[in-house]
Amino acid sequence: MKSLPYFCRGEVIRGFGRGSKELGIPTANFPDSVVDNLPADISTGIYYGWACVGNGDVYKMVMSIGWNPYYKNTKKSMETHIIHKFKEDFYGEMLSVVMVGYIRSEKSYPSLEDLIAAINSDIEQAKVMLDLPENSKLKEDNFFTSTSNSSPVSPSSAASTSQSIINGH
Ligand code: ADP
Ligand code: RBF
Ligand code: MG
Repeated sequence: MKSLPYFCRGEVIRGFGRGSKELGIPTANFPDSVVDNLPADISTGIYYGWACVGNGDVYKMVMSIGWNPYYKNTKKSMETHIIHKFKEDFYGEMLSVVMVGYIRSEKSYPSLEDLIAAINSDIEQAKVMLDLPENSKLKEDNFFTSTSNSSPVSPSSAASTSQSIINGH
């Protein structure tokens, strides 16, 4: 995937509320503007990378892009689980992420327990991959510290040029 690493940001919106309640794994959902803006070579599936909420610290993350086949969603979603315990929810805040690498495609599982086990294995893989020097350096990228990280990166805004520069295409 030539578009990796892929940088993007957007406001955290509400989903079905299943991540925390059913899976014990909360995922911060991006709005359609971010999902629709993905380059064509970024396929659906599970990714690892770095994430930061507002101007906060940068943490490891795993992201799911697609239709959640276990739940048969009709709408494509882009959901980030940040590998950190937050004290509070952060709906409405700006979430900045860099997708660094691809783990696997989305699957339907025979049970909820199997889905949870698969996600936990993704988390463990992400932790290891992100410690590799070529991946850990992206944590320090200016994208996470620039003063502009309170505004969304979307094609309809003046930020589209800067997004192209950020992603190098
Ligand atoms: P929704 O379906 O609305 O996305 P979830 O059950 O997936 O609901 O929970 C996601 C919300 O939980 C996020 O929007 C965020 O406000 C909060 N949250 C708390 N901790 C985390 C975390 N470590 N990673 C992602 N979201 C988190
Ligand atoms: N949903 C699926 O239906 N199949 C999957 O293989 C799958 N893998 C996921 C991997 C990760 C790392 C994360 C964070 C989520 C994954 N999901 C998957 C999405 C999950 O079903 C979704 O986050 C919840 O339904 C809450 O929206
Ligand atoms: Mg969610």
